[in-house]
Amino acid sequence: MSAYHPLTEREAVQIARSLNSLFPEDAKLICREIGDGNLNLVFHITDGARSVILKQALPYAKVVGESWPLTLDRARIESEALMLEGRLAPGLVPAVYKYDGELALTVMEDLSDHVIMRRGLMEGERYPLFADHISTFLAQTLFFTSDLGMNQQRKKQLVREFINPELCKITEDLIFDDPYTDSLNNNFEAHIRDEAQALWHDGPLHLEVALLREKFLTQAQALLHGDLHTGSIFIKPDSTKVIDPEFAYFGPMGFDIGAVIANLLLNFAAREGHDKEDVARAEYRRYLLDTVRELWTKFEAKFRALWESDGIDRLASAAPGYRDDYMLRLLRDTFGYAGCKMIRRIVGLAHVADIDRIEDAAARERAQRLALSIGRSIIMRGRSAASIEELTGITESAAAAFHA
Ligand code: SR1
Ligand code: MG
Repeated sequence: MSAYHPLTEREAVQIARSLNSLFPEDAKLICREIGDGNLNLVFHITDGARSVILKQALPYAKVVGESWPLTLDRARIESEALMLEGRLAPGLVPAVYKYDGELALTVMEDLSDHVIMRRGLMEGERYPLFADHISTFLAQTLFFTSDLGMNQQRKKQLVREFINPELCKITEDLIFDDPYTDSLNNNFEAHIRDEAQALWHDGPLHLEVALLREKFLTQAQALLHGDLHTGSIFIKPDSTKVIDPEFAYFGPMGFDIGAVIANLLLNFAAREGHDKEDVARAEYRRYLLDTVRELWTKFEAKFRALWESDGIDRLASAAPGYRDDYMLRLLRDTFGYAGCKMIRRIVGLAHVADIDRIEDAAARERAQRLALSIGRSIIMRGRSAASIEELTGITESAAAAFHA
């Protein structure tokens, strides 16, 4: 019989106490369950001087309830992805101390000296090193798990280890289907019903989303984080840590890059409610768009440099024009996936606090409409995009149209 059961705080303390040499034997441990995500229990345990995180998967989606069962295998996927990412991008993920498969439990480094990036952005903080850090994370993890940068036979084995059908199904439904039909999963405010209905009947948009969905379903390009939004990033001015890769699987690289950009753009839209002064809003928006530009530019430079130094595929390295074609396809996928990830956070099941926490209903509605407008436009541009400046330009034009 399985030993699995959701832990109590008392049991979490007992487990922390049993971890070799983490806490002194007589330490007085204090435990709090701090999970505020959609799926898991997260225990923070400290003796005042040292601390640790115990993360336990629940057998259902916490955001919905026990009626939505969910595999515990995602805890294995998350701990294995964290360890692999830690080797490929040292210092950019929390250290994993232990994984217990029976309890679906990962014991890891506490990052309480960081803040969740979404919260930092909502408060108007700036992170000048973020674009550099996250572009390193993306370039290293995506290149070295792709057929360009790792042994192609080993990669096929890794694809098998990271088969993640249940978590992928959540993405396939919540991002690539529900927003485009009158689904019971959808969740939007009455004042934007017109926008939701327009999405359900937007044939040209459906074609683009169907193509992106097909790629998500079929292209095992690299090991993705799979849910790389700003709630999956802990940050402080000199440090960035990516957490929560339970949605990891082999998919199209642009999905991860697009996820980060989408969440910066959702915050861009949310400035409607967070900045009362036009000047402050414009300045913060400029910071966000500079970050998007720097992120892509640095990612591209780092990815190309890795290809030059560590590329293992002869023809991919030698064929004239192949690298440029590959990078252009990544850019285009990034546009499309960023747009899909924006739209789902406005009309789909799971939202973002950046926008939902805007108290003024009129400002919240403006932010929602702006996010949908940017999301749709960048999806529609995706297949013909040629530079990241087009994405920032579309975003600026959409915002300007709102205040014209
Ligand atoms: C049912 S889970 C809803 C969302 O939360 C996760 O963070 C993923 O983004 C997922 O789509
Ligand atoms: Mg998560």
